[in-house]
Amino acid sequence: MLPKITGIRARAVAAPIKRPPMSASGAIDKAALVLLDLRTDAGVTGHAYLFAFMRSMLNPLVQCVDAVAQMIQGDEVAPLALDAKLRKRFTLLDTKGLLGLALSGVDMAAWDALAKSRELPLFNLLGAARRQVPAYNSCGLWIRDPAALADEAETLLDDGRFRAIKIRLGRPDFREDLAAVRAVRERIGDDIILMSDFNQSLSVNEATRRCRALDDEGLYWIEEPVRHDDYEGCARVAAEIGTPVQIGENLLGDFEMKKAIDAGAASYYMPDAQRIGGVSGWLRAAALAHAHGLELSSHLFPEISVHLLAASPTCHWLEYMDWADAILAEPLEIRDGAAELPSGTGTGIAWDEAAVACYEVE
Ligand code: SMN
Ligand code: MG
Repeated sequence: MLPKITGIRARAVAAPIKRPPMSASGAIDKAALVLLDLRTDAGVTGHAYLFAFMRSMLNPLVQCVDAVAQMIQGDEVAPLALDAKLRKRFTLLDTKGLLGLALSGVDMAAWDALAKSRELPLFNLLGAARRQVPAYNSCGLWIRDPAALADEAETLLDDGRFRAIKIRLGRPDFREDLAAVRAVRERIGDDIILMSDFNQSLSVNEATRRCRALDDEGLYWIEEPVRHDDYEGCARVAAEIGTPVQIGENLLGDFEMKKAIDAGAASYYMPDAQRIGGVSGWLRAAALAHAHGLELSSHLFPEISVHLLAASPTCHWLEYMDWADAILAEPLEIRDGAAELPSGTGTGIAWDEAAVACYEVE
């Protein structure tokens, strides 16, 4: 017998971020999060959070979650069935944008509730065993001057938990990008893995020029060199350079991922749990990556992504971000370059209610 959904509560918070991002696509000063509680008649509550990117998007996102919640009130906590029902009902409207985020959030909360009702950690419910999930520290190295970046790189590595970090690129003048990469590399030495991310800031021609010039800099991957939905353009860049291209944080579901793979857009993929379709969408994406022999990493949402990567045949890297730490009772732990799979039931996501009260916005 599966538990039934008795209601879903969505709350908006604007939580502080330790090192606020400044990427080639813009700045973010606070973590605008929507917190979901999916209540069941079995006494367990599923938790998940969504990232609204902007404070002004919090209310519309909460309303999307409320609208979705009404459609599954009283339904069994069977996430794949809920996903199929909701996507079918929304066929005429489309499920991209905020509605897609809401569907992903409800899916994640439903899987959390299901795992809790079965008294298993999510990765065990998905059939995975405890394993190492390599993690890189993505909490910094935004667009700043090279000297400050070199100092920050050292700070990101100084407690010895991480052996990999990611630098953001896409400054107006490429020489500044190159100077930033070299300053960081010089400070961290050759044994630390350095990923990089252009945040979609370049044209195909400019990306090809810059990425070729970066080929000798020892970058582990180059992320989103061009507009996220230009799969053919990205494939042209990837074909011209030696460094692997990484994309995926903006893939809105497994059908988009299939198109990107068919176009040969990248070597590596890093779906984002709230865009790919929650746990259900991730499982489909992981199957695609497996069938095509493509390494799979994650984007944001490290608390749930660690479970998803553990259950992914081509598990590669967890992107560690601390943006939800301010409101989490038990933030994800990293040890020896890898994320710790939680031993409690569900995802391990639980709210620090005092902090939520502090950062909640109307
Ligand atoms: C990123 C993600 C979210 C906000 C800003 C930048 C970045 C990443 O693309 O991959 O971490
Ligand atoms: Mg990125």
